[in-house]
Amino acid sequence: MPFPLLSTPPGSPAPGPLPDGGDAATVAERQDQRTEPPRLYQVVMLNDDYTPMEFVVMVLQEYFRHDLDSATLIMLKIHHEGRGVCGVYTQDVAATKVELVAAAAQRDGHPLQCVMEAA
Ligand code: TYC
Repeated sequence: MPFPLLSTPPGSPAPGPLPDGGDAATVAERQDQRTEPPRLYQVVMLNDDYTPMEFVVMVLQEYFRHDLDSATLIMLKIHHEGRGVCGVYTQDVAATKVELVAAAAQRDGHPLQCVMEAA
């Protein structure tokens, strides 16, 4: 938190009388203490013709913490509609998940891909 309103900033001299009879006390400007909420990104998984459905369901469970029913529904939505949202995260977390999915897919030889989009 910045220094509170109506006090001297840290490191400044203590308020007191000046030679001219003035006072050295300063009034800090009001600081906007509101912090913007972090921007959120959705991780979107893309359909392809080769990745096995079971692998997609496993990825949705392991990397996005969906249970089996939810993972299966999302996988089928992607299969039928071309894309689907796996989850919504802050920028760093979303980027990490995209990389982890790419690495897992590459390890198993599948073309599965995720992208991140501002939510
Ligand atoms: N279309 C794939 C198949 O028929 C399954 C699949 C679903 C692939 C979702 C990718 O993100 C995906 N084997």
